[in-house]
Parts: sequence; C-alpha cells; structure tokens
Amino acid sequence: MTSTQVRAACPLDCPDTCALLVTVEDGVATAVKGDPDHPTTAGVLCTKVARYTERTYHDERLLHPLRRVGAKGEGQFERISWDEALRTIAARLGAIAARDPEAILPYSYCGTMGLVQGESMSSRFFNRLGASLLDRTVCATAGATGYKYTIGASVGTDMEQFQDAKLIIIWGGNPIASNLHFWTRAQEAKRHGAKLIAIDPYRSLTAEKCHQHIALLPGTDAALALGLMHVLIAEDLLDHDYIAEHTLGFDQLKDRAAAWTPERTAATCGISASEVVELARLYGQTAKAGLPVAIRTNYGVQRVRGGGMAVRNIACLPALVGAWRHAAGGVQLSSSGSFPTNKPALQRPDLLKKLPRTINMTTIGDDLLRPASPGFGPQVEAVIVYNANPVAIAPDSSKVAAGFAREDLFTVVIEQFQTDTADYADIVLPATTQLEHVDAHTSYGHLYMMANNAAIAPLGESKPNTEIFRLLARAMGFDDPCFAETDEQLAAQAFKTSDARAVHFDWESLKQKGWQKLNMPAAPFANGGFFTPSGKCEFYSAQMAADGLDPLPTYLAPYESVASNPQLAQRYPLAMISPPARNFLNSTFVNVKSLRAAEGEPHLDIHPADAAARGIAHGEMVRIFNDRGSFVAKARVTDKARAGLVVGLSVWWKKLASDGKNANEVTSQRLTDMGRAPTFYDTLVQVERVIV
Ligand SMILES: Nc1nc2c(c(=O)[nH]1)N[C@H]1C(S)=C(S)[C@@H](COP(=O)(O)OP(=O)(O)OC[C@H]3O[C@@H](n4cnc5c(=O)[nH]c(N)nc54)[C@H](O)[C@@H]3O)O[C@H]1N2
Ligand SMILES: Nc1nc2c(c(=O)[nH]1)N[C@H]1C(S)=C(S)[C@@H](COP(=O)(O)OP(=O)(O)OC[C@H]3O[C@@H](n4cnc5c(=O)[nH]c(N)nc54)[C@H](O)[C@@H]3O)O[C@H]1N2
Ligand SMILES: [Mo]
Repeated sequence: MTSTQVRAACPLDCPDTCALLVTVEDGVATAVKGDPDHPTTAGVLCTKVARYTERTYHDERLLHPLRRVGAKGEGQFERISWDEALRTIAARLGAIAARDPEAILPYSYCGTMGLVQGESMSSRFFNRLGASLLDRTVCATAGATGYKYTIGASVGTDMEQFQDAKLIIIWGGNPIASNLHFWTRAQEAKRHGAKLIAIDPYRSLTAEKCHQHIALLPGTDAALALGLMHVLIAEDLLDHDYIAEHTLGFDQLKDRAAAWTPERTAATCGISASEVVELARLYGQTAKAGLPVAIRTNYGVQRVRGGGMAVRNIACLPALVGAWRHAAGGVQLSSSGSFPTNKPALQRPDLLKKLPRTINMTTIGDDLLRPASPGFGPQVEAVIVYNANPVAIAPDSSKVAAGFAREDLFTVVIEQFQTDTADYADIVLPATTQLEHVDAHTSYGHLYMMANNAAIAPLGESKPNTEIFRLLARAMGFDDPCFAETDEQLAAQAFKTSDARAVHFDWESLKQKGWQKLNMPAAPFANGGFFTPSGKCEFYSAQMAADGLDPLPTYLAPYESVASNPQLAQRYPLAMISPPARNFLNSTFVNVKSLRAAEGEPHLDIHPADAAARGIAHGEMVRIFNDRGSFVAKARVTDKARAGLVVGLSVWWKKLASDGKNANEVTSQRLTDMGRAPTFYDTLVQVERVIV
C-alpha cells in the first residue's frame, strides 16, 4: 500500500480557510486533517470538514452528465455522454448568442472560494460570449460597502492578534458555528482576563458562552453604535489625538450622535439604557487605560435594510477611542481586502467587446420572470449555474422556483450533487470536489495565501469547473489562447507579485508549503493610513454624499419591523431570522447524512410567551408564513429567541424538508441601503400550529 499526505486548503465559504492535510492510500483519500503547523488552523477542523471524505465519496455524487427527462423541478434525469452534453449546450447558447448574448446569465457564488475554480475560466468564457454580468451580492456587499466608505478597504484587525485583547465585542456573528478558529483566539483572550460580549437578538451558541449578551432587536445595530458614540463623546472617553490626526468629520459626528441619548437608543434597540451606557463605558474606559479593545463584527448586522450603515457605524468606534493603536485593537469585518489578487489576469475582462448589463443575483426571483423591456434588456433565456444553489438560498424562493420552472428557459447546472437547483436543469454537468482539483485561495478571516493540491483523480466522469469551461469554449469555437491555460498556469497568476504584501508569492513554493502569510503590518492603522480618499477614518464621507447617501452615521429602521411597519406587523407580528446552522455550510452538507442527523430537522425557535399566545407546545409542527409564502418546521419553545423573534437555522435543502420548502419562502428580495445586498433578516411573519 502507498500512503501519502497532500497539502490542501478548505474551499468553503467560511472565514477560516483551513490548511488541510489529506491522507491518500492507494489513490483513495482516507482522512482530512487540519495542518498542525498552520498558525490559524492549528490542527483543528470543524465537524463538517473533518467529514469531507464522506461528502466526496457520497453515493449520490454526480458522476456523469445528465439530461432531464421529467418535468422541471421533478428530478428525473438520464445519463448522456460529455460529447452530447457539450454539443447540446453549445448549440443552445450559440443560437441565443446569435440573437443577443445578454439573454444568457451565469449564476455562481461561493460553493468554492477558490480563485481558480471560482471565477477564472468561467469568467473568460462569459466575457468572450458577451453574456450578462452577475452582481455577486448575496452575502457580503452591504457591509463591505459601509466599511469601505469608513475605512477604505476590507482590512482590519488580524485574527491572530485577538487573543491579546482585553475586551472583545462579538457583534452579529456566531463564531462557534461559523468562524471556529476565531473563537479559539477569543477563548485564549478570555483565559487572559478578557471580557467577551455578544450583541445578537438570539442567544446563539456563542452568545451563551460570552460574559454578557445584549439581545437587541434585529436590524437596530446602527442605532446601538450611535448610542455608544453618544456616551463616549458625552463622557469624554475619547482619544483626542487619534481623532485629530487620523479621522475626518468629528464635529459633524458629534452633532449627529448628540440626538442618540441612551434612552432613545434603548427604545429603538429594545434593550435597557444602562446596557448602552455600561457597554460604552467598558469600551471607552478599557481603551483609555491603554488596553486593546477589539470588535469582531459579522454578517448578522448586515442582512437588513440599514445593513451597510450598521457596519459603517460600528467601524467608526475604534477610531474614537484610538483602539487601532494596538495590534489587538480595532475591528475585523473581513480580511479579504488585504490580498493583492490579480483578478483581471484570471478573469480577462478585456475579452468583453462591450459592457453588458448586470443582473443582481439577489433578485434572481424577479429577474427570471421579467419580460424583455427597454430598462431591463432581453428576457433571460439561458442560465448557467455553478458553485451555487439559488433555488434553496436566494430570497423569495417561490419566485425563484417559478423562474427556474419556465419551460422556455434553458438551464445548465454544474454541480457535485443533485441539489434543489439541479432538479430544474436541462443539462447537469458533474463537477469535482476540492480533493480532485487544484486551486489557490485567499481568506476573509486570516492573512494567509493558500494552495490546494489535487489529492485524488476526479471521480467518475466529473471535471473541474475550469475544464468544463475550457471544453465549452472549444465547443463554441472560441480559440483565444487564454482558453488553453492549465489550472496550474491559472493558479500561478492568482496574486500580483509586484505588490509588497505578496512579494514572496511563487506558486511552486506555495504548493509545497501550502500557505504563506501576507507581508502586512501587525497594527494596520496605528498611524492612520486608512484606504479612504482622505487617508483618514471618515466619520464624514463625501463619497457617500456623492452616492446619494447620508454622509454621516445614521439609523435606517428595517423595512419590516413592529416599530417601522405597524400595519404589516398587525398581520405578521414576529421578526424572523434564519442564520447559518452549525453543521451545514449554507446549503452545502445538508445531504450528508451524519451532519443532517446532527441538525435533526428544520426547527423554529420561539419564545415561551409567543408560543403560549399561539397555543404552540415544544416539539409541535408549526407553519411560518407571510404574504410571500410559508414553510413548516418543528417548534422549539425556548428563551434563546427573545420575545417577538423567531429563529429558523438554515439553509435546508427544500427537498429534504417535509413540505419541500425552506426559510427563503418568506424572505424578501428587497435590497439593503448600500451594496445592493439581500435583507434575509428583515422579515415579519406569523406562526401557527399545524393541525394534523
Ligand atoms: N457552520 C457554518 N459556518 C458558516 C456558514 C454556515 O452556513 N454554517 N456560512 C458561512 C457564510 S457564507 C457566512 S456569510 C458566514 C456568516 O458568519 P456570521 O455572520 O458569523 O453568521 P452567523 O453564524 O449566523 O452569525 C450571525 C449571528 O447574527 C445574529 N443576528 C441576526 N440578525 C442580527 C441583527 O440584526 N443584529 C445582530 N447584532 N445580530 C444579528 C444571528 O442570530 C447569528 O447568531 O459564516 C460562514 N460560516
Ligand atoms: N435564509 C437565508 N438564506 C441565505 C443565508 C442565510 O443566512 N439565510 N445566507 C446567504 C449567504 S451568506 C450566502 S453566502 C449564500 C450562499 O449561497 P451559495 O453560494 O449558493 O451556497 P451553497 O448553498 O453552499 O451552494 C454552493 C453549491 O456549490 C456547489 N459546489 C461546491 N464546490 C463546487 C465546485 O467546485 N464546482 C461546482 N460546479 N459546484 C461546486 C456545492 O455542491 C453547493 O451545492 O446563501 C445565502 N442565503
Ligand atoms: Mo455568506
């Protein structure tokens, strides 16, 4: 028997981007372990990825191209050859493109975060074709935009520094489930005397383990940040030197924050005034004592109407107290902006003959159902889905499903599994998993460039996304030399070696070592140097004014809340959020039996008072509904959900739920204040017992 260890990287859409060691015995991957030498992975993996071989060798892996034989959505397929699949696709796309290539839409997200298997050969293909562009907004663009206006780029506190902080505020994130290796650092800080505070409407696994939990109403974080500013300013818990040297617009901010008294803040956020005052004092006084205070803010604050503003307001706080002076102080939203990737080399936007229209992935439900019009352009006639499962994950799901069910829509789904979306495909193409292909990775939680070597040969007839788009390019007669590049050649172009941060990047050595830290200062803004137009932390943003936004921190109430929409709340009085389940990764892994067993079945957490008012007992089936749709789940009566809030951990495969539906039946396609992003957690519903 031959046994080898292959260096790999976790491809999942998660901040941790772990370094993996894959054991291969006689060509079979038998174990996936965390690399003990990689400083952030430190030999530890989450349950999901520790079971990655179970997913790769799953007996339902797609191993051959398929053609649909039943109705759309039914899931009846027959095997066809690669030749036939490619010929069919090229003929359909060719005919549509001859009329108008913008009638073709790629739909992809982060099934893999790889720079190679994500957007490289696929983008080249769609750019050469002239297809519509996709606005990839479904996750992070609201917060990224708010952060960019304030700080200038997605650069913040290095997660390896958090263990030295004396106060850590975990604001709208649940790292025990979704950022495990950050949680390890927070635990380390706790052992050294740090205080951990969670700000979350739900007593998540993480909130439960923090010293304090502030359970505000969903969508009110921007107001809480304004209330904290108010107290910091009123009680002079400020770093005046830092403010004078490295910020812009303090006087205007001061006027703005004056209106946000602790009482008003408390009333808006549904918490007590003393919670506001005490948090501000702890934050300001700890910083004043010269100790590092750090905020880990995350996606929970962003998925509401004012999500961009919420992140912007939070991002103003460290500059007020001078927290950036310490490597272990400041705020981390995402580290993605630290990486000097070379996307133009990978994606080749120069292949575009003209700039096509852009379709927002968040409104795919409406856009697939939209007829041609001068404002919209041609009706969408073909969708090519890869690295994504829109029928399960996109909001307002009944519209998404109705769009994909259109008889006249030609749909290709490139997948590892027969997902809810693949059920609507005309042609399904089998994709490889991370163990079977090459890739280069960044991270949005740490600062290491990562390499993924292929550990095993592709299973069945599956192929990497890159190879599929190479073959499609050939079938369409695209003979540009860039379509001949290999995955290794693509990976070698992933980072700009001219940039000082990646100056040591060399694909051959990265492949050998597996990971390489960026060359970055430990405290990125200790001496200012923000990436904004002024080079300062912008409390006042002229760019926001130019973009038609309030240039100062403000509060935008949710579209759907009891306070902001009392009429709607009469019919639908409960706020619903659907954050990630620990054992799934978005909708990935829902079909892995052991992980699904750990989650059980779709649940709805509901407060005892709200349950009693509806005659709902623990363990009973309930229907959750609003004007957009409904789904059923098993009630868990628990005060983990504050009164007025229900929580349905997500994202379930619809077809594995008893009613064939999931939480996205009730979420809306409305967009955030900035970044054109979804408002998954800005949803009012009613809940009733299901009478059986
Ligand atoms: N296990 C696991 N890990 C994941 C994922 C997964 O599905 N499963 N998904 C990955 C992806 S794509 C992403 S984007 C990240 C997400 O990473 P996180 O943002 O850390 O996501 P969650 O773990 O859901 O944490 C969000 C928390 O925000 C809370 N929340 C909801 N609404 C509000 C609000 O209005 N204000 C505040 N303050 N809190 C609110 C929720 O109750 C929840 O506990 O995780 C990644 N990691
Ligand atoms: N209600 C609700 N909805 C949500 C969220 C929520 O919190 N609540 N979270 C939102 C967020 S943060 C995100 S990021 C989105 C995520 O939405 P998606 O990016 O669509 O994520 P997944 O559901 O994990 O689907 C990814 C698919 O890619 C496939 N895949 C993986 N690797 C490859 C590959 O190499 N090649 C190909 N062809 N396919 C591959 C996987 O099998 C999987 O089916 O969901 C959003 N939807
Ligand atoms: Mo995400």
